Amino acid sequence: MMRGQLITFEGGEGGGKSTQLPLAAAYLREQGLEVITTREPGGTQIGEAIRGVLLNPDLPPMHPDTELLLMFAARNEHIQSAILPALAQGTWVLCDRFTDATYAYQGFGRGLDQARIAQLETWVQGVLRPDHILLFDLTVKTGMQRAKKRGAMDRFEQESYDFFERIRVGYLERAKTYSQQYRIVNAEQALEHVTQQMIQYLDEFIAEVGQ
Ligand code: Z5A
Repeated sequence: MMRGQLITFEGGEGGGKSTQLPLAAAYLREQGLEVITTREPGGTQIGEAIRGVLLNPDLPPMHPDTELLLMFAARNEHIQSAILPALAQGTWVLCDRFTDATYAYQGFGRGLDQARIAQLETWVQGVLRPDHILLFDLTVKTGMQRAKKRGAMDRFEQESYDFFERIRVGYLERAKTYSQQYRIVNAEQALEHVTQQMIQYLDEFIAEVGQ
């Protein structure tokens, strides 16, 4: 049986990943593929409990290394109990954020050493990497305006403009370095245009597997 594909949805605040991900899943199912959708941090009962700690704005500030380790603890559970079994069955896995978010947020945002993140990535993931990364890119200004409209803000959403600017720069830098995996979606556009661009990329991914 052919292994499924791991497609991750990445980007800063308010880029529309969470809005677009179910549309991507529906489109791929229409093409006859088995698909599951999931998210990080989270995706399992244990991962969701860790997410609760990571996003809780009422807890005292957390050491950046603690934040990093919790992200990878949740990820380990997710990979072992959900992602790898699904991929092995030929199911496509659409994941709202994955390790590129760790490089962007904990690396570029919090200033943690990229090499340390890479060590954890190898330890927890072995050779597993996303087959494709969709980066929903937009200006920090637009993204923050959209996120604010949603009301109550979590621990990350309360960060400064500069924090999110570093994250955007980080993602774009990684998109250049890993241009084989990354596809940039212009998330500044109206919703339906964002969906159209995303679907063009999904068609490319399907075609690649068929080759
Ligand atoms: N995090 C981390 O630090 N390290 C890691 O390793 C991982 C995560 C995995 C939780 O992520 C936090 O964890 C995240 C990074 C950190 N914190 N932040 N910030 P999350 O995925 O649960 O939450 P999020 O990243 O904050 O998602 P988001 O703000 O919800 O963004 P989004 O998914 O890209 O946007 P959305 O919810 O689809 O849309 C936001 C609003 O904009 C909504 O009202 C939409 O209707 C609207 N929208 C969307 N697209 C458009 C367009 N095109 N036009 C107009 N309005 C739009």
